[in-house]
Amino acid sequence: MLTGAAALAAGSCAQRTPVPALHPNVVIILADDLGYGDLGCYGARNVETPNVNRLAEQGVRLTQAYAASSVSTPSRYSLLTGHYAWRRPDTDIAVGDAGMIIRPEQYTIADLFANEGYATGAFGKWHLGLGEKGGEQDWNAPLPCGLADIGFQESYIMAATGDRVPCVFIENGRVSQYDPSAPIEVSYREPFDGEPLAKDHPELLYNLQSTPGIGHNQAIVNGIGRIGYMKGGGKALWKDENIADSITAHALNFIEKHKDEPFFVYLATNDIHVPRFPHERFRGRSGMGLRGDAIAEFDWTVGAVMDKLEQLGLTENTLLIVTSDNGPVLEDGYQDQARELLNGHSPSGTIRGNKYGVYEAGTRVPAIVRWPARVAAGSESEALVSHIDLFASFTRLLGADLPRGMAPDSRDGLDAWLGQDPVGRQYVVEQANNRTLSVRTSRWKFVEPSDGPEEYRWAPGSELGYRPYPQLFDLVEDPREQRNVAEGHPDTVRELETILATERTNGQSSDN
Ligand code: NG6
Ligand code: CA
Repeated sequence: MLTGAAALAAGSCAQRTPVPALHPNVVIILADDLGYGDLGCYGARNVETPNVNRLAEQGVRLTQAYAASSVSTPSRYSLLTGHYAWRRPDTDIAVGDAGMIIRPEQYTIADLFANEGYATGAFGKWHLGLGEKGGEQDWNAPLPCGLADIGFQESYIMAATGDRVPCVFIENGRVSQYDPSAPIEVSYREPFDGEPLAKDHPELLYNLQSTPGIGHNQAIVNGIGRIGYMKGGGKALWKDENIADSITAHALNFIEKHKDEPFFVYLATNDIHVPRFPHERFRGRSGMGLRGDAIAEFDWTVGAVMDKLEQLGLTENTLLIVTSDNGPVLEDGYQDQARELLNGHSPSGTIRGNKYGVYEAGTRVPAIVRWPARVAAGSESEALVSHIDLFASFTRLLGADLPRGMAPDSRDGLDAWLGQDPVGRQYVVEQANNRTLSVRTSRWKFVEPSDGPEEYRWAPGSELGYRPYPQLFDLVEDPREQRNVAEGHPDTVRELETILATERTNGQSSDN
């Protein structure tokens, strides 16, 4: 098979244009906490990911692709708005009853597609708030402010994360399968009378035990402790083992329903976030316990989307991206033996770091792009790309215009995302959980000084990398970020500090 430039030179693009090439369907499958080394095609051991591997064989595998942050809410906010989350104070990891973080007046990536005549749908983990105001939603009625206000015509989502209440799906702005016999109450402030809490009743945690003494010990749903308090829900409560099936089924229905018009799908899986509790049919698939089996379940979702596209004859003109919101973590609040069962597997691959932290694996994520009409099959690219640029890249793809001041941080990187520009960005800005910013160029990675703990108690063994002094790594000589060479390279430190300072100042005029 021809790869890269060879395939393009062979003129494959020119020969196949029966489809409107500038209006492909676009599907983003965004994994949760899937590490740089967690897929077979990125070197994973002990878990097979045949579907994602096949996708890579049919598209481009990017090896230097970045999420905007090493945690979910800011990462997703940035991807969907093209606005760096750190420009706003209210974009850190959201509680389950946060109000809508993306405001209706913001122009989102979904608005872009909708304005271009696409059908737009969001499925899976949301974690960007719902309703007008945090803590005051009435979960028993249609929510007054939701995804329909920011461009998603259809949605079937988890309000926040698997480990946060409310543990129900929200379908087009209201609780799916609502059970009137069990009205829903949610609080992140105080427990409800008569509702047993995980911290007092470990015997009720029949599916997973929380790590003692941390946040996942409040409401109990489906035999699993959660963050936050909740009452009611009845038949609407999800069963963790069915979440992947449920999300995937809704996404596939949407694709089927809109097969005759262009569509944009944002499919954000619950896998492989905690609580990891994959369906029985994936149990034992990885030999790494629940975390590995959740990777197998993620791979199944990807395969199901690929099969659906194929069955509908849509493979050729669908741009399908598989990537992750942030890097990997092992234990993250539940006793699922993620570390003990690794058996030689490295979730971060050959690079350093993890979710939450400043090092590379916090934000450098797997990213595979398949679009047979345009992207060379089986290619690889080292171009520097960031999720922040998907917005402007799609804008160019569609030949659309961005309203003034919208997606202010997004730059057109379409050619790099499609594997046709081998260089990509000059630098990428990365945000850690405590808002420390880093910047990396083709050679250097600079981490600004910050205060913070060595590790979080609930994620033992993960490295945060917060230091009160500047850190500089030469990624060419030292790809694993082992030697801080800041002292020996004051000019480089200054140059990279200036990039961050300029980025910060730029934002002051374009904040939205
Ligand atoms: C942390 C949670 C962690 C996880 C994370 C969000 C505690 C003690 N820890 O606050 O378990 O839920 O938030 O993960 O509550 S993320 O991938 O959605 O960013
Ligand atoms: Ca995440």
